[in-house]
Amino acid sequence: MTSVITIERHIIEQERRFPAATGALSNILYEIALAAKMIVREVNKAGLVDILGETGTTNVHGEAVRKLDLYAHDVIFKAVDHGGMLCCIASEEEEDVIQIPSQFPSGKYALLYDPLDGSSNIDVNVSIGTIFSIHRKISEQPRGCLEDCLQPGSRQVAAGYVVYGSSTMLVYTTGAGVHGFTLDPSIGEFLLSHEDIRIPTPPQRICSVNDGHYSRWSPGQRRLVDHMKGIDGANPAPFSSRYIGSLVADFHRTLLYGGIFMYPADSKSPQGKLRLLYEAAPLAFIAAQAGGRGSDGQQDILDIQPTSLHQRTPLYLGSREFVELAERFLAAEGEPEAVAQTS
Ligand code: P6P
Repeated sequence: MTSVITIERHIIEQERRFPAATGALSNILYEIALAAKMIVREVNKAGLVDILGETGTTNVHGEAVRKLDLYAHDVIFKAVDHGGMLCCIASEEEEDVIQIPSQFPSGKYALLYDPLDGSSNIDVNVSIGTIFSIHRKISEQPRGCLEDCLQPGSRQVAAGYVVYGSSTMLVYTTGAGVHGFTLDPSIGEFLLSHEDIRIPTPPQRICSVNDGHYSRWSPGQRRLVDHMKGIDGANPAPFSSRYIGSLVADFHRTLLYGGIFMYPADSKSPQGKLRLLYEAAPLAFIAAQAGGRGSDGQQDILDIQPTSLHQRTPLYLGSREFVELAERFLAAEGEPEAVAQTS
């Protein structure tokens, strides 16, 4: 019988590679895995109970909040708030940094998360996801603060996501490769199914972008997508187009097949739509650990120094050669041919 490696065992074995590890980071990852099992139970029956539809409230960004959003936010918070691992928490659903309740000890890590990304897809049974990012506490404050959250992605100690799809997968990195676990509902365990994920080379030529926004794009962005689609006549192998409209699902496919996911800046959203701290940075960390790259179109996502908790960023994620191609098109003022030969 092949050895069954649960996520708990894998986390312990990863921790043993760091002699100075105290187990706090491992505990956070355990708790997130537990929270994911509780969330998937509700996601999988969302069509059956009155947990669909909107709460009638909006989140800090004025977006209609689905009941599952709030449930996922609460489940994750309650899973991690008492263990003494965290100094503070930030969530897409909360305007400000959330303090650890005073009755619990403060710890040495900050957790930032998007509890249920893509929630607008819940009602139509499209895959959705949870995304998380973990930083070390750096402030002098006793119990953590905004400074502990506003760190560049290069300083993340761990990052991961859960994709609630045809199966439920948890994918994480602590900087020692990217590892994927598939939930076996019959035993309620996440089992190692994708060890040391690497974005394939050569990658599948998949372009993932909402080209319904074409009219709002910059000339460089338009030239890039025209090139990828073969419209400019300079690309001997036009890309396939795949766009689910759910970041975690589009990224997960890009991680396993290769290609590029893009959410560009445009005339309506000059900083793009996606969030730096708890969407772009964790996924860029995972992409980099898998041999790929995350960029805002000019620079590596991991190098951006955040200035606010919910700031947005243009986002290009996936196979390194395609993200670099995008950067060249966005920078180039010349003819597409000048950069097309490398694609
Ligand atoms: P658009 C879902 O609402 C989301 O936040 C991401 O999951 C997804 O990548 C993006 O927005 C889709 O946005 O403008 O293409 O509908």
